[in-house]
Amino acid sequence: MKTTLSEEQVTSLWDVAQQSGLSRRKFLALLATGGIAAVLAACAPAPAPTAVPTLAPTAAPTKAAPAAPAQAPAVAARTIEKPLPPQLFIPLGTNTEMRFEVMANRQYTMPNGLFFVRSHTSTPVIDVKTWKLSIEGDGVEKPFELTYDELLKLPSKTVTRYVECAGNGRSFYDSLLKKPAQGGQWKLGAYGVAEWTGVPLSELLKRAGIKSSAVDVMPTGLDSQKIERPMSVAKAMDEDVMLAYLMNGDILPNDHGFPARVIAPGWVGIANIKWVGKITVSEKALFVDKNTNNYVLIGPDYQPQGQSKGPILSENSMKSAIALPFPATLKAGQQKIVGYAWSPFGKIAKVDVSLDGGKTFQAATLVGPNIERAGTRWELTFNATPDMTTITPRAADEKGNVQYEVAQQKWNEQGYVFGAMVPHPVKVEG
Ligand SMILES: Nc1nc2c(c(=O)[nH]1)N[C@H]1C(S)=C(S)[C@@H](COP(=O)(O)O)O[C@H]1N2
Ligand SMILES: [Mo]
Repeated sequence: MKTTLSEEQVTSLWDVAQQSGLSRRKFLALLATGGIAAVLAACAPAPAPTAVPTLAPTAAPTKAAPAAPAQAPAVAARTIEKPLPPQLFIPLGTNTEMRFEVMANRQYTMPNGLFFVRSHTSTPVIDVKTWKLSIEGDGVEKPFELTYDELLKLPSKTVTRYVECAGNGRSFYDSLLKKPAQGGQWKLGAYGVAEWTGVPLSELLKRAGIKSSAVDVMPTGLDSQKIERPMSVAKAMDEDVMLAYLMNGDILPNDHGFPARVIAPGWVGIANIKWVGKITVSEKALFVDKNTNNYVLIGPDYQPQGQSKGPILSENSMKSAIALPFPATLKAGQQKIVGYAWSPFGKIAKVDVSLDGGKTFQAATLVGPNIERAGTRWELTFNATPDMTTITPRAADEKGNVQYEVAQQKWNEQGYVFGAMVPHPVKVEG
């Protein structure tokens, strides 16, 4: 018995199939022969079914239909709303990594449609008419609530900054250091630069009458797990830390935290809480899952600290990447490559590139904007020869930090803040 799908359901199913790398032709063939079940079976295994199913079981229009045949499973794989064509993204559970090569011929910032997504569960649907932000806790004199319209009326600012997952580069603990770390095996695409517009967190905290005795500020998300993580008052009062409601000039997309998210430049991605509903200001240091069990450094080089299993992460590591497929195939002869370099500590001072596995380096040219806590693009023109097997960029920032050899990379169980040079594998064809 065939189930009839509405056009919307087919589109939704196609999104899931696309996310799993299915071609349109294969998708249509599977749908025609085996229906929803066949399409889902061909897709990557779905993560925990916490998501709201976007594909409700179809009410079969025929009277003869038996009660609830093989029910269409909840489409838990569809936790991200935006389309994720496989030529632009590498899916990773409830997350997705930008393929760095898509930035090769683009401008500085990552368009919203290309920006990586890291969500612990699924993108919540928030009704902006009833959404309120509450600022509360013993660290403020005048707790208050704010509607979306009220937020938009407050003094705003616009900054260009990156967001990067603490686990970006985690796969290299395995592939380069031969010591795999737990968590999503990101290459380098869990990094994105955007122009953010919003209200400085300091503005909101001052309106709430933040006390001089306050020590921690904790935004809480409205997603199903209510993801939250505190930051110090010092960080919260930093001039570029904000509650953002525009991303690259557009209304913040649902996947990136609509209606409002924190932007905490330089700090690990988890500090940039999405879908914020509450900000707690506390006179005591706050300890929650995301600064005791996760987003802390656990390993032989680290000691537990108080309630935390290891040092609590704040700044991410400096990195560089090439806008080429991983691995890449190049034609022999003159080639121009483009890359990015970024540091949480300041502007990029220099990028050098090795074509011989780290024996010698040559200077790349920095091009376009070079913005602190955002990064810069760089270019290198060189002669590609068949003996080349890797291209290795090495970034240095204005504070004197330089990317190091992978042998110097300290290991931690959850594979955070990988910052060593990454030899990008290439094959040069004659
Ligand atoms: N509420 C909420 N905020 C969140 C997360 C989340 O799962 N829920 N993920 C965090 C992590 S780990 C990262 S790396 C960034 C990713 O932001 P993006 O999805 O906009 O790229 O959001 C952070 N903010
Ligand atoms: Mo993250």
